[in-house]
Amino acid sequence: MIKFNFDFKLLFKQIFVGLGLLLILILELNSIEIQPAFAAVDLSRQPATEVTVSLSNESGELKFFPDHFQFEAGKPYKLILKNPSPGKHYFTAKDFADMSWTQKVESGKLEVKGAIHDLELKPGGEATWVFVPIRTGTYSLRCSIPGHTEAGMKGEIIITENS
Ligand SMILES: [Cu+2]
Repeated sequence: MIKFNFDFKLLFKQIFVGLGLLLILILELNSIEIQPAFAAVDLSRQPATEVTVSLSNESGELKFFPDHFQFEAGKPYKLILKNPSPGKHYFTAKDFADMSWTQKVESGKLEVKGAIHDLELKPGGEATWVFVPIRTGTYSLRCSIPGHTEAGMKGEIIITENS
């Protein structure tokens, strides 16, 4: 009777230890992270090619300088936008922006992340747009202030294939 009681206790103890080990195994399995197979290239760490564009000029001409841009898909660019004119202007290139990945837009102490459709630059304003073009094509650029596109404040952005 006593012997049976002892065996029962031992069995109980073994079950208890077994359950403990099983619990540890489950926790170990849960802590295994599945790493994505991509992300071999971190585009945000590659040096960006700098391109400067002027929205109008000191005399207020309604043009972009330059007004033609060519970017390669998959390469990072840093577009520096300046407005040296006495009036406000926009860099509006919605389709181009939709076909690009924007890392960030910086202006003074402000930094914006996410989708960009147009950038407003006040007189003397400056902004930096860091992006990676994605899809090849020809996209239009314009200043969306009424009358400015018609007056010639427009341009073209071409995204070419990665060479
Ligand atoms: Cu304008």
